[in-house]
This record gives sequence, C-alpha cells and structure tokens, in this order.
Amino acid sequence: MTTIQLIGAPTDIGAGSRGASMGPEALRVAGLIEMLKAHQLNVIDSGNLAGPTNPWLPPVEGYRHLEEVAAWNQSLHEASYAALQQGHLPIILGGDHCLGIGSISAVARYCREKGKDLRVLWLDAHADFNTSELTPTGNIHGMPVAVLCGYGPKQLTRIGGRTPAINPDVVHQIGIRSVDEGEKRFVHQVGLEVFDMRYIDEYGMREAMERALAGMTENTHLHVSFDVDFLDPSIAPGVATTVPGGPTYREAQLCMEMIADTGRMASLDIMEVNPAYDVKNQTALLAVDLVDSLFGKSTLMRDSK
Ligand code: B3U
Ligand code: MN
Ligand code: MN
Repeated sequence: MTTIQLIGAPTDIGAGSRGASMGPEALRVAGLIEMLKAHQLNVIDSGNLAGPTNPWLPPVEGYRHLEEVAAWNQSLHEASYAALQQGHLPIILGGDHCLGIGSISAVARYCREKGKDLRVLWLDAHADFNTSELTPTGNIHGMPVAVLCGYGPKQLTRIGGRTPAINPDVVHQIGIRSVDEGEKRFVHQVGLEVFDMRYIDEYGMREAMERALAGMTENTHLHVSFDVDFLDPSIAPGVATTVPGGPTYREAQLCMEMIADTGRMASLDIMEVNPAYDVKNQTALLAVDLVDSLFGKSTLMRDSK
C-alpha cells in the first residue's frame, strides 16, 4: 500500500504578495487527507515545517529574501528527501513556488542515488525561469526552474549537493502563458519543452499531455509540480498571480487523468494556493478535486471498460 506523506511549507517568502503561507491549512480544510484516504492510501500528515518569518523587504541585487528562501528550501529538501528514503510519496503543500527548489532537488538526489529517470511536469501559467538579471520583480517564485537547472545564486543552486540538480530536458511545462521578455529568450536558449496555451488551443490538452508524458518507462519517477495559477482564474481565483486564459475545468481534469493513467507519479507539489485571494476556499477545494483525479478517480466510462 502506498504511503503518502504530507509536508506543509507555510511561507510566502518567494512571492510578491502575502498569503500563500496559509495554503497548507486551506488544503487540509478542503479535505485533502480524507480524499486521499478514500483512495485506500495510507496518509501521514507530518504537519508544517518551520522557517524564517517574512520580513517583507525589497529585493537586494535582484533577489528578494534570498537568505530566508534558502533556509526554507534547505529544510524542505531535507524533509522531502527523508520521506522519499522511507519509500513514501511526498506531497508538498505550499507555500509559494520557490519551494519547488527544495522539493525537486530532493527528488533529483533520490533519483540519482536509486538510478531512476526523473521527469518533472511543471503545471503553471509561468515558466519560472528568471534569473537575477532577467527578473522584473526579484521574487524568487519566478526562478525555481532556472535555479534547479543551475542558473542562480549558489545558496540555492547547491541545495541537494549537485549543481545543477537537474538537466533542462527533464522538465516539461504545461499551461504557460506569462513569460517575461528576457526569460523567454532564456527558455529558448536552454531548450526547455513548453506546451504553452497557444499549443493547447491549437492541438488540445490531450496532444500536449501525450507528448509531455511520452517515453516514460518502468524506471521513471514522475514528479508533478502543480502551481494552481495554472488554472483559469474564473475557476481558481485564490492565487496572487492570476493570468487569464488558462485551462478550463475539463482541460485540467484531462491533464490530471492522463498523468494518473501513467501510474508513475511518485511525488507532488501543490503550490501557490492563497486564501487571501480566495472565495470560500474554492481554489483549495478545486485543487483537492483535481488531485483526486491525479490519484485515479475514475470516470464511469473507465470503470465500465
Ligand atoms: N515572471 C514574473 C511573475 C511570476 C512568476 N511566477 C509567478 N509570478 N508566480 C516574475 O516575477 O518573475
Ligand atoms: Mn510557479
Ligand atoms: Mn505561476
């Protein structure tokens, strides 16, 4: 029986607005644990990590709160790595998306040691591929993919032991529709695989997911990093950085179902849920509904097949 380990990381240290620090509790209140248990999964809620408070200072040399971001990600790295070593499937409850650094560096380290092939699905409105030179904001939640690929300050790129933690070719991004000018050039330069909303409009979510999931084997460890701003703001208002024109409810469901069908997801981030922007916790409830599909909530059609 699979054991899920929930790790809360209640911080908005990498964001440009406050409130994602309330995300872990919003997800629990929305019934995440009960939903997982209904899948006959064993669930351990290890509670929330502790870390520095948010001093709410302006960026320094292109980074806002660099030392605090490093502290949160170091402790998340350790907690995630320990969960993986125990054979658990970690679910990280963010928190802003700078936490992808600690989470994915841990998964990458674990995969290296076990000889597994890592694949990262990055569901987001943003590419999160900024550097201190390219960022318009200094907010580190716009930088985690670049940091993981080795582009960033050593306090962050060294978390997890090996720099870079991952190669750009393991990352497959879905739903992207807001990329800064310099960031765009950098994404092309390193050859990141991006299925943006234009691609989804033209070819559909099914084609995007088939390509993003192609070529996986028994040996693949699939990590899903789900930034809830991936979703269209009309269904998910509870995020600080909404971008219009995201996947609809049906498109998001299909995305999750196709991931579930692979049976290879071995770790998950649920990031950027921000109750300060939400209405009656609807965004956390939607995230739980989608994660239900990610764990294989079957439709009638599939059940009767
Ligand atoms: N690209 C912008 C905005 C942004 C990225 N990720 C989020 N917002 N959540 C930036 O600040 O880097
Ligand atoms: Mn993000
Ligand atoms: Mn985003």
